Amino acid sequence: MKHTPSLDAHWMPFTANRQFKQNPYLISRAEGAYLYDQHGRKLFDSLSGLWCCGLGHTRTEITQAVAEQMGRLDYSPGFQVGHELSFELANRLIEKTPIGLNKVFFTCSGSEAADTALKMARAYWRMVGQPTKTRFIGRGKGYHGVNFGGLSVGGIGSNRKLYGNLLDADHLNHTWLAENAFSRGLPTYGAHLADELEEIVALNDASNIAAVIVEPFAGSGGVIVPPQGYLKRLREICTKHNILLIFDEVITGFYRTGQCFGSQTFEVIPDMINVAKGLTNAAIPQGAVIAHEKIYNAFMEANLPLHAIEFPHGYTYSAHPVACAAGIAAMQLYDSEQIEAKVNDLIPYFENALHQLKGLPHLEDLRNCGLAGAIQLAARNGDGTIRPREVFEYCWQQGLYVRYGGNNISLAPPFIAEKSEIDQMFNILADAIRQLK
Ligand code: PXG
Repeated sequence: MKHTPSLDAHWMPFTANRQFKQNPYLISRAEGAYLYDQHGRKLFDSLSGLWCCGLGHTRTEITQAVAEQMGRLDYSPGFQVGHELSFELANRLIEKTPIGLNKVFFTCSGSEAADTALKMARAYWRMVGQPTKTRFIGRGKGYHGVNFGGLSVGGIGSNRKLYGNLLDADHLNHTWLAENAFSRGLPTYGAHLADELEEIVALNDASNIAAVIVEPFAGSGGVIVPPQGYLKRLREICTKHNILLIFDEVITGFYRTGQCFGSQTFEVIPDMINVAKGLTNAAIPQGAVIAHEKIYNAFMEANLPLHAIEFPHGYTYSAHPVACAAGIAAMQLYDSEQIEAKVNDLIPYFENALHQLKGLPHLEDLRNCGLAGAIQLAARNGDGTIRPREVFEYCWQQGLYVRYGGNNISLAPPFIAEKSEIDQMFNILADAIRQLK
């Protein structure tokens, strides 16, 4: 077997480094819905990587597109010159987006998409002559990546506390309500939580507010589901007060909720949609902000000289040709494999299987939205994070990779999963929960 390198030098992201380096969980290859660890053990990938490989791993179509692109144009400068692939990918994307959202700004990650969208929102208001509209409103338990803008509107306290002053932002309350525990799909109660936006507007005045940013369902926070009517109410209040609405669809985008975007599933059209992850099926890092044409047009019609850069923003790797090749291949696969139909077939099956766990010990909540769900576990000795970790360890031994974070296990299986694999996943999870102390 290959020699394992020293684990000392790599400071791992969002990882208990000391724990990992004592007892490493190393993945050496992946295929379809499975990961393989360094001992060759096969593990069902119940979170599609980190919510990003819905099409399954090492898809030949994507691998080939990437390899060919590497050999043809490995990199192209992206400022003041371009290459055809980014236009092709943008065109393919806007075939899938809600009407009006048809201008694509490429980033390299979801975090960069968050900060890009926030900057775009502030700049937009200046372009249309309302430069005082600068405040941002996020939501409790929200996750918009780890850069300063996204962190400021984010609502996960443990991600924020070490970093001092962030951007001044307001936060709506999250939408987890104890009385909605064990709801199947969207709870019927709770749309009124959107009315808090009226109070924030009353406090700050709409003339000072640039944008509201939310995830259609909060992924990292533990699949916190929007109550029925909640997102529509948010949209109405934003429209009434002339505030931009940004949907961070880094997790919900690309069929996780049943339709291509949560926007379509929940029938709410925001002013911008942020994507990443499923954009390339995660084979190559890439994100994007998909803006409404009114935003793009405001920049184009601002009466700047032709040679002026309308939006001074972008990354060395924005619209990287290899990422675009992966993105085009992923879009083709979503269509040719009829992923929308597959996901819609799996959603009710997954929901039933998840809620069959009800009655097991230590459960505080089971919730689901689209092909995603969470199992919320009660704390032991005041520590909410310990049981989810124990579930992870047990499942790994049984051939199942699960994601644990906070007091939750989150599930978002690949779209290509078989129903028997969903059953198997919940059987192992049930055993894992039964053996908890
Ligand atoms: N927005 C949302 C809604 C996300 O879920 C980001 C932005 C940031 O994307 P990048 O590409 O910068 O990581 C995310 C990322 C988890 C988990 O298990 C979730 C994410 C990333 C890693 C783990 O909850 N979401």
